[in-house]
Amino acid sequence: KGFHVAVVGATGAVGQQMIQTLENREFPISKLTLLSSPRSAGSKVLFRGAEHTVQVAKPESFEGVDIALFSAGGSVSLELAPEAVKHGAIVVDNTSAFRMDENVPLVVPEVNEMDLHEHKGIIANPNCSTIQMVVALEPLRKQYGLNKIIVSTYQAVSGSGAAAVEELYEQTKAIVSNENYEPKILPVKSDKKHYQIAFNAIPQIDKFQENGFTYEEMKMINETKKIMHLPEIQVAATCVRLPVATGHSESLFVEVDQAGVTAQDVKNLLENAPGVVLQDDPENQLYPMPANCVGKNDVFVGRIRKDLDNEKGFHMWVVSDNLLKGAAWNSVQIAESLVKLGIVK
Ligand code: 11C
Repeated sequence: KGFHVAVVGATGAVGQQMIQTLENREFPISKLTLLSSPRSAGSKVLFRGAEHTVQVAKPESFEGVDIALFSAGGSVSLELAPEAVKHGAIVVDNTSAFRMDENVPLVVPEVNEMDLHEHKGIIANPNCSTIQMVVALEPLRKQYGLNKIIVSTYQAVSGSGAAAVEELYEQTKAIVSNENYEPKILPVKSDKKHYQIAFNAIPQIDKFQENGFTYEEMKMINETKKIMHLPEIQVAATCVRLPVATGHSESLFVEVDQAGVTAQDVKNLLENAPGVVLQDDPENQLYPMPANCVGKNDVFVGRIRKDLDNEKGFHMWVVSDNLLKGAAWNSVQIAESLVKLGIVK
């Protein structure tokens, strides 16, 4: 048996990865409907060797759809996800539109797959930088409890979309050729100023809130509490954009709740954790790097050390492909869980 699956935002950076991931995973599909804005409609996309034409997304597009994967921006999700649900589809939404809605489960299957049972039509896929962090930390939460997380991110430009990647390439070429290139997109297209990303590091992802944190930082804070069911945990984030095309990196400081845990205990735990690949051998200079993680579904963890002053503190380095586990793969994985749990039949 197969399902009628729709991908909304089929021509975007994440949408394309969703289609590829559905194909790679051999997801049981009887019909695939590809949808987009009027601007991208008409494009042709290959799926399992057959050409599909992308159509304009409208409320009627969801007739007969079982599962709709949305990644076309928050305003499209706000308008069309409820329409898809009215037509009987289960929506997996990759935007921030519904993430903090208490009626919407926010799911990373390695962490809170069972929350899927609470869905009322829409399931939210978390922010990329949150997903890879909670996959690495859930085994510690389960085994030792967690008190505190301090995270600094080193995020790739593809998180800002395909046009931002183009800006990085063009700007890099211009700078090495001694030509002028006016930044137009990063750090945030809709903000007042734009800065050079090539050969730079920008400590702004998304706009600033009144509390001094950016929206990206607040996503990491609020989404972590919701996914891990830890409203009381202390979380602080500093999110930084780097001139890397794909693959977010994160430096984490975590404080567990239990005393007497060693770095080796944490390594043993993560070596066997779902969705995690441990790459931690300093003697042989083995640690995760974005260039080695692109195209892979896993979350890579290394540089695990015990803090020198805090008996319950640990440091680690976490890297993952932001377009896959951070977006497309986590969404398809949620769809696989819906099938496995019998939630979609
Ligand atoms: C970035 N994390 O790297 C963002 C992209 O809420 O799904 C994902 C935004 C989101 O710029």
